[in-house]
Amino acid sequence: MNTQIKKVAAVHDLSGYGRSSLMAIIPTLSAMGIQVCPLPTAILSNHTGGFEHYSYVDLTDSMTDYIAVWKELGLSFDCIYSGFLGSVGQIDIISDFIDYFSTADNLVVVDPVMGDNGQLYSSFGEDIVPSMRRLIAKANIITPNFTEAAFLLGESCSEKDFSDKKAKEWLRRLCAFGSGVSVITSAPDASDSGNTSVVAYDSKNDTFWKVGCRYIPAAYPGTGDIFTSVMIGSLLQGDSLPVALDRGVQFISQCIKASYGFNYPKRNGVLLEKELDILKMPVLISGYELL
Ligand code: PXL
Repeated sequence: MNTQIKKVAAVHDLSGYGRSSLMAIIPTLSAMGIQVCPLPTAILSNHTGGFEHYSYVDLTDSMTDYIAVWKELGLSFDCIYSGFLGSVGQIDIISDFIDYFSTADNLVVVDPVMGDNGQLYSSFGEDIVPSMRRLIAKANIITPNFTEAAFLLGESCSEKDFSDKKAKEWLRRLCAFGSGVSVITSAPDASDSGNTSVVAYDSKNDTFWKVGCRYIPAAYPGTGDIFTSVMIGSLLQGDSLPVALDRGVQFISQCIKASYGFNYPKRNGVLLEKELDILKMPVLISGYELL
């Protein structure tokens, strides 16, 4: 039965407040005409970025039964997209999930969600890093932010000297873990301190891409999840990698601009609901460059 609607298995936590993870991914991909099938890794009252307290239920023990029923149902997916893990013990379950459900034609995207602004999120210890290195080896595309890329590579997070040359070196080394494409989000720009970029490397074609984003200086949790969702939606709609990166950057920049003028705590996330309709529009001018 081909219903023409593409399906994404989304392996992330559900945080009840703050517009991150599944609560950002489901509306974004749905607005792009894609069905999200969540495989929840944990349930939190709210995300951990900027909130002092949160309740936390780790779903590691229920995932195997959940996946067994999906296998019984004979489900298949156009994309497997994993992100925030409920525990390090989930790596093996998710690895097996990818082995079973990945095919020659579908897309495996691993966002190695571990931290931001130079630090790991409070729910993780350092042991998440080697486990995440194993998981990214299974992906076609990985999308760490600058902090996560540094942890994966065992590099320090100094932003001052992140030149284009260094970006290329990091992207190549990230692909050496095993993914065909590596993307670094929120990459600082050594030549322009107000600017950040999304940089990417397609190892099959030996091509580097860069999409500059003149962010208003405001870090809202969940923007990485929204960026990667738009990138995936765009690829599933048939766009090329640089256009998909470009659509992700344009959308997230617009979400930040729509939110920044209202003076509310950043931890509440961007005003996603106001902007979702933009995802129905075609990209008029692409702003990507070769790196
Ligand atoms: O957006 C990344 C993310 C996902 N899940 C949880 C988080 C965060 C970032 O803070 O806390 C629970």
